[in-house]
Amino acid sequence: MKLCRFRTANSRARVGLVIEQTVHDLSAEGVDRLTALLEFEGLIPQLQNFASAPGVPRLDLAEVELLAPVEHQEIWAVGVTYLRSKKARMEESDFSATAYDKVYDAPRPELFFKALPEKVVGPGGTVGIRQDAAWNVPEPELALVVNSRGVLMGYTIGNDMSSRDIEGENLLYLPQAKIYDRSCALGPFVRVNATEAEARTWPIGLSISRAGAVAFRGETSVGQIKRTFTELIDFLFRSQTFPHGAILLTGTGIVPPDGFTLAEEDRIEISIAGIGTLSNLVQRV
Ligand code: DO4
Ligand code: MG
Repeated sequence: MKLCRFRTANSRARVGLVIEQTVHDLSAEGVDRLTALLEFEGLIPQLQNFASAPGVPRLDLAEVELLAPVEHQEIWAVGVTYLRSKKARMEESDFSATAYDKVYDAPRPELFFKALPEKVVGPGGTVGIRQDAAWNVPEPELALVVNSRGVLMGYTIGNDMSSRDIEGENLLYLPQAKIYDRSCALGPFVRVNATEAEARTWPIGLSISRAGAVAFRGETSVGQIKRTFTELIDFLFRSQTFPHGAILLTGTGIVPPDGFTLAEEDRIEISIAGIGTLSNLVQRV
């Protein structure tokens, strides 16, 4: 079962329940905000009721514009949760290598702020690479959708766009490597009825095409994430409240080879079995 934010021509943003190729428009049932829906205690039975309610308009998925599945949630990210990410970062950095090594094994994970909701790029939108960075990569990540009580309500796909040369020069430059215009994409759906055990079986695929040819392709699995989702959410919510909930990217396990950098007009496609495919074009910002 999946949720989306969408609009049709000249309409406001609405919330939909996606079943196969059909979007059930939940505004007919008085549901206008994803945030409110994610606070429901019995979300799945409620969605089942909506799916069979006669008054709910059904739209063809191909005919709606999908929006990023975020309203007022802050977007945070975890780093160095996959062995692949730790190794790549130790190699790219001269003097911060031990920091990555230590955080991979430490009880406390690396958590960092990634984006404000209004800055997030949705499905089909354009993600950015910095003017002052020469080595840019996408980071395809499972994103946890968490409500205000810290309950994991669903999963979406996140792209934690990163400038590797800036991060590699000095770890204190991490916010500049990670936070800039169009540096975070989310979507296309929020998958709601999957346990952590099920999500851990999902492969994650990344494909980057340039001028019609594949420039890079890679794959990993959610199961390679070192820490549990409960542990990650627990650390995020320590001494911090999220009145609208939060979205937490869980780290990357796919790193293109060192000679690879993104170029304008590249197409990035991130697929996570169980959710869908997030597709974005690249532009310098
Ligand atoms: O330590 C820096 C960021 C790590 C990261 O974004 C990742 O592992 O995905
Ligand atoms: Mg990342």
